Amino acid sequence: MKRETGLILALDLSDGERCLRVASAVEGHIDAVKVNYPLVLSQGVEFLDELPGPLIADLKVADVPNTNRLICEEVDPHADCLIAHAFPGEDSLRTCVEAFDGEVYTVVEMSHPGAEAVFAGNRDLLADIAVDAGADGVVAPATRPRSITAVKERTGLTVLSPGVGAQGGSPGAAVEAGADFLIVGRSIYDADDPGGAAEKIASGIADRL
Ligand code: OMP
Repeated sequence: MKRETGLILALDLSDGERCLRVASAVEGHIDAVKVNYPLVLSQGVEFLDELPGPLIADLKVADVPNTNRLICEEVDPHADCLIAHAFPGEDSLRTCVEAFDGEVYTVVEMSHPGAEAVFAGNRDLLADIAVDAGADGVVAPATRPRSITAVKERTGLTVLSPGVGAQGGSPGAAVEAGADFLIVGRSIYDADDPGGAAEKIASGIADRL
């Protein structure tokens, strides 16, 4: 994924027409579109071919190696990047890296409040799994900028950071902490003017670099 604006649009919507409208409105202000289960389950995986790329399939793949491989083979023709979990272990994540013919990003700490009790004590372990399995990058929370810095320093990998805006994180703090890309959903697609909202966030990122 090439970094131009440092902004990734998260399309957590199940309405395909609305997704296409939002994706078109933010053109030029984003580096990638990320889709999740609501869209894939409502529209089918072939719908991803209609969206502008690069496309990140955020399926949070988290199963035994054989099942991970089958999931990767299904989504591979329709996506450029994949998000998988590190917690099932190095063999499971490595299977994604081998089976998916694109970049694989892995979650080492989630952004919501309940994640802290689960992930904080395991962050280094999950970061090491990301490196050992050959992941291209990691996902770390904008809601806890110090975690971004810790993960960046430990892995040296590209950091994608969700949790700004609707979840309370600050874009500037996340970028200053070391995030390479911000993942933003509701603050863009729920805005009256999604294009204007994306432009504002992208220029805020540029100002901090
Ligand atoms: P908003 O909170 O609406 O900006 O959306 C955030 C997006 O990032 C959603 O698509 C979430 O699924 C995703 N996300 C998180 O919010 N927290 C995480 O820890 C990890 C992700 C993710 O992997 O993308």
